[in-house]
Amino acid sequence: MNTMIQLSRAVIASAFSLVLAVPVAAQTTASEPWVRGTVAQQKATGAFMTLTSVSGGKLLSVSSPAAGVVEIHEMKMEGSTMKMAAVSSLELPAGKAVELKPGGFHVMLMDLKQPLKAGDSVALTLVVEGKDGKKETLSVTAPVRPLGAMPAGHDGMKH
Ligand SMILES: [Cu+2]
Repeated sequence: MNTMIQLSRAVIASAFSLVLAVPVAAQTTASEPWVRGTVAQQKATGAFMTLTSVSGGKLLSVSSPAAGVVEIHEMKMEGSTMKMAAVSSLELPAGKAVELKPGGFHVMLMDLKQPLKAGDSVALTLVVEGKDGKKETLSVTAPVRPLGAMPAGHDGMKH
Protein backbone atom coordinates (compact mmCIF):
# COMPACT_ATOMS: atom_id res chain seq x y z
CA MET A 1 0.00 0.00 0.00
CA ASN A 2 2.69 2.37 1.04
CA THR A 3 4.69 1.44 -2.03
CA MET A 4 1.70 2.19 -4.23
CA ILE A 5 1.34 5.67 -2.81
CA GLN A 6 5.02 6.36 -3.26
CA LEU A 7 4.85 5.07 -6.80
CA SER A 8 1.91 7.24 -7.72
CA ARG A 9 3.65 10.23 -6.15
CA ALA A 10 6.64 9.52 -8.33
CA VAL A 11 4.43 9.29 -11.41
CA ILE A 12 2.74 12.56 -10.57
CA ALA A 13 6.09 14.22 -9.95
CA SER A 14 7.55 13.09 -13.25
CA ALA A 15 4.38 14.02 -15.14
CA PHE A 16 4.58 17.46 -13.58
CA SER A 17 8.21 18.00 -14.56
CA LEU A 18 7.36 16.86 -18.07
CA VAL A 19 4.70 19.55 -18.30
CA LEU A 20 7.19 22.13 -17.09
CA ALA A 21 9.77 21.05 -19.63
CA VAL A 22 7.45 21.39 -22.61
CA PRO A 23 6.97 24.97 -23.82
CA VAL A 24 3.44 26.25 -23.41
CA ALA A 25 1.58 25.83 -26.69
CA ALA A 26 0.80 29.12 -28.37
CA GLN A 27 -2.67 30.31 -27.48
CA THR A 28 -2.71 32.87 -30.21
CA THR A 29 -1.40 32.63 -33.74
CA ALA A 30 -0.87 35.30 -36.34
CA SER A 31 -1.13 34.30 -39.98
CA GLU A 32 -0.41 36.12 -43.22
CA PRO A 33 1.06 39.25 -41.69
CA TRP A 34 2.00 42.10 -44.00
CA VAL A 35 2.84 45.76 -43.89
CA ARG A 36 1.97 48.32 -46.53
CA GLY A 37 5.00 49.87 -48.16
CA THR A 38 5.62 53.59 -47.85
CA VAL A 39 7.10 56.39 -49.91
CA ALA A 40 9.80 58.78 -48.73
CA GLN A 41 8.57 61.24 -46.10
CA GLN A 42 5.60 59.04 -45.27
CA LYS A 43 5.59 58.57 -41.52
CA ALA A 44 2.76 56.12 -41.01
CA THR A 45 1.46 52.89 -42.47
CA GLY A 46 -0.68 49.91 -41.59
CA ALA A 47 0.17 46.34 -40.61
CA PHE A 48 -2.34 43.57 -41.22
CA MET A 49 -2.75 39.90 -40.29
CA THR A 50 -5.24 37.32 -39.12
CA LEU A 51 -5.23 36.56 -35.40
CA THR A 52 -6.71 33.44 -33.86
CA SER A 53 -6.80 32.83 -30.13
CA VAL A 54 -7.53 29.23 -29.08
CA SER A 55 -9.23 30.06 -25.79
CA GLY A 56 -9.99 33.72 -26.38
CA GLY A 57 -8.41 36.93 -25.17
CA LYS A 58 -7.58 40.37 -26.37
CA LEU A 59 -4.77 42.06 -28.20
CA LEU A 60 -3.40 44.62 -25.76
CA SER A 61 -0.53 46.22 -27.59
CA VAL A 62 1.87 45.98 -30.48
CA SER A 63 5.41 47.31 -30.74
CA SER A 64 7.98 47.41 -33.51
CA PRO A 65 11.56 48.58 -33.84
CA ALA A 66 10.53 50.10 -37.19
CA ALA A 67 8.15 52.61 -35.64
CA GLY A 68 8.28 55.08 -32.77
CA VAL A 69 4.59 54.70 -32.00
CA VAL A 70 2.36 51.70 -32.65
CA GLU A 71 -1.38 51.71 -32.06
CA ILE A 72 -4.29 49.38 -32.65
CA HIS A 73 -6.75 51.17 -34.92
CA GLU A 74 -10.29 50.69 -35.99
CA MET A 75 -11.52 52.12 -39.26
CA LYS A 76 -15.18 52.76 -39.77
CA MET A 77 -17.64 54.87 -41.66
CA GLU A 78 -18.95 57.91 -39.88
CA GLY A 79 -21.65 59.27 -42.10
CA SER A 80 -19.95 59.33 -45.47
CA THR A 81 -16.43 59.67 -44.10
CA MET A 82 -14.03 56.86 -43.28
CA LYS A 83 -12.35 57.53 -39.98
CA MET A 84 -9.87 55.68 -37.95
CA ALA A 85 -9.27 55.84 -34.26
CA ALA A 86 -7.09 54.09 -31.73
CA VAL A 87 -8.71 51.40 -29.60
CA SER A 88 -7.32 50.28 -26.25
CA SER A 89 -7.55 46.60 -27.15
CA LEU A 90 -8.95 44.23 -29.74
CA GLU A 91 -11.23 41.40 -28.64
CA LEU A 92 -10.21 37.93 -29.86
CA PRO A 93 -13.15 35.52 -29.44
CA ALA A 94 -12.13 31.92 -28.72
CA GLY A 95 -11.30 29.97 -31.85
CA LYS A 96 -12.47 32.71 -34.18
CA ALA A 97 -10.15 34.22 -36.77
CA VAL A 98 -10.03 38.00 -36.43
CA GLU A 99 -8.92 39.72 -39.59
CA LEU A 100 -6.88 42.89 -39.41
CA LYS A 101 -7.29 44.32 -42.88
CA PRO A 102 -7.49 47.55 -44.83
CA GLY A 103 -10.81 49.20 -44.05
CA GLY A 104 -11.14 47.49 -40.66
CA PHE A 105 -8.97 46.88 -37.66
CA HIS A 106 -5.28 47.36 -38.28
CA VAL A 107 -2.01 47.96 -36.53
CA MET A 108 -0.92 51.54 -37.14
CA LEU A 109 2.80 52.08 -37.39
CA MET A 110 3.63 55.73 -36.82
CA ASP A 111 6.78 57.79 -36.53
CA LEU A 112 8.46 55.37 -38.94
CA LYS A 113 12.24 55.30 -38.67
CA GLN A 114 12.67 54.87 -42.43
CA PRO A 115 10.61 54.20 -45.59
CA LEU A 116 9.42 50.60 -45.94
CA LYS A 117 10.05 49.08 -49.34
CA ALA A 118 8.52 45.95 -50.84
CA GLY A 119 10.79 43.07 -49.94
CA ASP A 120 11.68 44.49 -46.52
CA SER A 121 10.19 42.93 -43.45
CA VAL A 122 9.00 44.46 -40.23
CA ALA A 123 9.28 42.82 -36.83
CA LEU A 124 6.18 43.17 -34.69
CA THR A 125 5.73 42.13 -31.07
CA LEU A 126 2.14 41.51 -30.04
CA VAL A 127 0.98 41.24 -26.44
CA VAL A 128 -2.20 39.22 -25.99
CA GLU A 129 -3.99 38.79 -22.68
CA GLY A 130 -5.82 35.50 -22.26
CA LYS A 131 -9.13 35.03 -20.50
CA ASP A 132 -7.14 33.84 -17.47
CA GLY A 133 -5.27 37.15 -17.36
CA LYS A 134 -2.02 35.59 -18.51
CA LYS A 135 -0.08 37.60 -21.03
CA GLU A 136 1.36 36.02 -24.13
CA THR A 137 3.93 37.62 -26.40
CA LEU A 138 3.95 36.88 -30.12
CA SER A 139 6.82 37.72 -32.40
CA VAL A 140 5.65 38.28 -35.95
CA THR A 141 7.72 39.06 -39.03
CA ALA A 142 5.60 40.90 -41.55
CA PRO A 143 6.81 41.26 -45.14
CA VAL A 144 6.32 44.64 -46.77
CA ARG A 145 3.97 44.66 -49.74
CA PRO A 146 4.06 47.33 -52.43
CA LEU A 147 2.11 50.50 -51.83
CA GLY A 148 -0.60 49.58 -54.32
CA ALA A 149 -1.52 46.50 -52.29
CA MET A 150 -4.05 48.49 -50.34
CA PRO A 151 -7.38 49.44 -51.85
CA ALA A 152 -7.86 53.11 -52.60
CA GLY A 153 -9.41 55.08 -49.82
CA HIS A 154 -6.91 54.48 -47.06
CA ASP A 155 -4.78 57.37 -48.20
CA GLY A 156 -5.57 60.74 -46.76
CA MET A 157 -7.18 59.21 -43.70
CA LYS A 158 -7.33 61.59 -40.83
CA HIS A 159 -6.33 60.39 -37.41
CU1 LIG B 1 -4.80 53.70 -38.68
